[in-house]
Amino acid sequence: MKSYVAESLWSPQGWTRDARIAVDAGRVVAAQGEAGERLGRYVLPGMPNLHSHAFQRAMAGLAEKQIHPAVSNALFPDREGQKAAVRDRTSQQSDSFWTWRETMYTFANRIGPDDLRAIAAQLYVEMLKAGYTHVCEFHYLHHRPDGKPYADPAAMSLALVEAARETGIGLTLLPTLYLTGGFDGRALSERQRRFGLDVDAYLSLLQQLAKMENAALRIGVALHSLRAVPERAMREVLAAGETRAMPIHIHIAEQIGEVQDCLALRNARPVEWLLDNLPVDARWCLVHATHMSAQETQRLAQSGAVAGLCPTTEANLGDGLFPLKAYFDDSGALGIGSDSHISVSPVEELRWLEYGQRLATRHRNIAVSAANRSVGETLYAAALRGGAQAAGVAIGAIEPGARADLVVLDEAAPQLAGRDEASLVDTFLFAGNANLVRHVMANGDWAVRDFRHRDEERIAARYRETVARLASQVY
Ligand code: NGQ
Ligand code: ZN
Repeated sequence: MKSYVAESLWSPQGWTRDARIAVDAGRVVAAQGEAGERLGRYVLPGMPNLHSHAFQRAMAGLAEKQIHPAVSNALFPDREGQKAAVRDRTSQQSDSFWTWRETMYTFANRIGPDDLRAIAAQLYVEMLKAGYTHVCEFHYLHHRPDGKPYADPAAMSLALVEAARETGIGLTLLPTLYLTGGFDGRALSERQRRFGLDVDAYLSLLQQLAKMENAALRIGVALHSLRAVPERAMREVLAAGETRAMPIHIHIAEQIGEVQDCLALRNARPVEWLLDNLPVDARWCLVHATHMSAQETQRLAQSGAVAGLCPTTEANLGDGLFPLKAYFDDSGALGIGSDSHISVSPVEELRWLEYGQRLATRHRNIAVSAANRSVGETLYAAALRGGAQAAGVAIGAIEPGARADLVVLDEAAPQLAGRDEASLVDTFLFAGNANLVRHVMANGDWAVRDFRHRDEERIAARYRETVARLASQVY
């Protein structure tokens, strides 16, 4: 057992002075005996990242040039995306989520298991250094690009497991069921072939991975979207014994085009359809619950499910704004994810979650509650709780029984001059751009000390070599 002392330990209930933190076998335990090593002035729980497609980290920044509409027609044979883009009038003349997706598919099809491991490890180092101590991987690159399984059908999943293990970040791996290319049940396009698994293959992948579960690895279910998984397959997976206690994630209502498709083919909006037809409860995480009516917003809040919000990716992809205020007023659960990894920082996700609302409403200090008038504390607390719930792991709090995941902020940073406990979390989230995360413990081990990950040089070197090769093949 190791014993630590935090001069000030933050929890959603407030600050504790001279808090003792005892860690044994990766968990926080009741403190006894001698006070231990002093950790620093400000200690917070590590943040769960509830939505990641790790491979997309390597293409961040490569889809920020306009594609001429004439070129995009020739370049993008996937008509589903084109049609949806045209229906969504805001993107008729220009790039959209759907054109980004084609670029992403080109990139995705170059990536093999070793590449994925190299990219994910670099990403996880960056996450840890930014204060994320756990990540939920929504993983759908299952097969070889031509759609044939690898010798071990779990090869790509295992690449993610290895990357998490070598960096020390906690992982909820969500192998993703992906069957169809649209709401009408069409077959996968050529570029989507490697995503496809039938229900039996999917369940055996889950079974194989579930045997590996440990304190740092949880397995859960992901249904890619209503577009990609027919209702019957959803029901089969949810009825299978092996999924019964697992977290369940789904992409739900990110784009107007998919809301329109869902209305046209199912006579209901996506969140409405899901709530009407499946037993949505606290095990569920609805990623990009962006486009909801007032009624859907209220019903989702009441369901106990987590809204998985990815503000920097949602901004980057031109998705739209989540109805934060109404959802908060109904005590809805939420968490944050870095999704496409255009940004890897809980500070930036939470900041933009609030800023989107300020820009749209022309008011300030939106994410507050009667119990807490600090935006920073309200958002940090909400994302800890919702992120832990979506991950299906005892994280997000520094208390006996929880996994020992924590961050120590740099109390000497000029940004924190003249600040104290009352203004600390607001300053952390809203002031400046220097990273204040100095030390990071994940699963009881120090992954980051003095701003450096214990293995960052080796992991970055491997990443550079990998991405130089991949990017030169694509662009
Ligand atoms: C994904 N990403 O699965 O990587 C998706 C794009 C899709 C986001 N939705 C593909 N941000 O939704 O079909
Ligand atoms: Zn996603």
